[in-house]
Amino acid sequence: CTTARYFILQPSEKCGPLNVTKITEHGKRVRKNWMSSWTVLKGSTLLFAKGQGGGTSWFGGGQSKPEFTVDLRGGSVDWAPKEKSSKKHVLELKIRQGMELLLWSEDDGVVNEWFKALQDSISAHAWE
Ligand code: I3S
Repeated sequence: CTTARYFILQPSEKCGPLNVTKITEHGKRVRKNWMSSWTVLKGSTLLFAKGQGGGTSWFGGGQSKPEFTVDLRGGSVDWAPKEKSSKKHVLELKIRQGMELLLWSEDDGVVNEWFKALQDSISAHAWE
């Protein structure tokens, strides 16, 4: 993890590469734009840092910061239904403010680990 400038990581927390796309924003469907991201889970915060290469828009463009952060409190995570993606082992993350993301890795073990970590975070912070 090379995230020290953002967070002090606890052993139970997680970071690693993951592909991510928004599919819904403010309750409205948006076009997929899969991006590889260095992804960090810390407490109830999930941070996506833009992957290397590119330099194109990040979550809609116009943002000067190469990171995007979501608050998992009150959210939910599950396997994405087939109609949401042709890929296998895709997670669907629903967060407040009507945003939905898909998370995916070629390595199903990686996706399983993220599923567990995200579920743990969501249930640990359910009453905040
Ligand atoms: O659900 P969709 O619209 O079929 O998602 C695919 C598209 O976003 C496609 O991009 P273009 O429509 O710009 O060609 C992506 O390349 C695919 O990866 C998307 O589908 P999957 O099933 O891979 O999430």
